[in-house]
Amino acid sequence: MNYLLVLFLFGLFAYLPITYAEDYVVDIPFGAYNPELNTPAKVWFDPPRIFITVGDSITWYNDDKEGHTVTSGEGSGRFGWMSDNFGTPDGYFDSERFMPGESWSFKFEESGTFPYFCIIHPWMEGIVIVEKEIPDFPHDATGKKLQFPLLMYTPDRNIEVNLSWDPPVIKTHEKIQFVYQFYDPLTNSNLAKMKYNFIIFQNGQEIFRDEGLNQIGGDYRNFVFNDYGSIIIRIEGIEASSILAEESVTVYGTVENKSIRTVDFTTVVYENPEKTTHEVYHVKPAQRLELYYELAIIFILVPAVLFVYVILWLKKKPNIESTKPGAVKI
Ligand SMILES: [Cu+2]
Repeated sequence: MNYLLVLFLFGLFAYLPITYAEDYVVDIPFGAYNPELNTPAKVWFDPPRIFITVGDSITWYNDDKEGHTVTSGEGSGRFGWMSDNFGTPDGYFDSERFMPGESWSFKFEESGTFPYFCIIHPWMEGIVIVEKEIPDFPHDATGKKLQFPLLMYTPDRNIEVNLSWDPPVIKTHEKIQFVYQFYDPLTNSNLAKMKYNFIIFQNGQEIFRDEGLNQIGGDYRNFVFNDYGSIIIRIEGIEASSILAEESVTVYGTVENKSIRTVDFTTVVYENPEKTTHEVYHVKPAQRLELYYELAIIFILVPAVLFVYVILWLKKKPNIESTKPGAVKI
């Protein structure tokens, strides 16, 4: 009985995404009141730019010698206030004035980029970037939890496609490996020698297309996403030499498949909170498994041929020497 209870609890915890709301601190340093270049404050708000997640809070501490506000909106910039720009509040949050030694907190319930400033000293500018909460489990584009490997049949139910990816939660600027395999659902055997297209769509646009020629039943693609948003992983026009489409027709003497075997998988790419500096990442087209096989052939075949050649050459060498006219051995 206890055993079952433990199992039940374990299962329950495995399905509950456990998240922790955090409280961050932003300091208003001594000298923030002073817009001059020789002010002791290196920044107006420390850190001036902070990345948090939806549900997190920030507490601003006033360590300066004057009262300040934390007010959402655009500040004036360092010198804007000289030309009568005193900043523009946008009404999302406003601490009102809090004095040296005091603090003010705000909880961020929505994602987005929120610039803020001090109404009294509009050169004092900061920014809060609130990231969406990233779940710790893979899910499809509708939010339904996924279990790897994902399984899907082609519309004619002649081919089963398995797909998984690693890491299971996809974030931008991180290498993702998509691994897939083809099966014959009748025999449950791995299908090889196939043709298909591997396509990725993101936010309604095709962002990657690669022709697949699968020799060994499975393959993989590596991909780095630059943008966040929902994606479709499509394996299109699957052709297997061992399984012909039921409705094949002869057009100009060649057999063409009438029904295009295509499967779609969906999921979501999250913005990577650790890499939001917009570094330049290159999308690397995938290496194929079969390439390894080709390389293996080169690595085995080339040395083997060289080895045989050297053996033959060594065997031949004494013959050449012995038949050399005038060659005398002492
Ligand atoms: Cu201020």
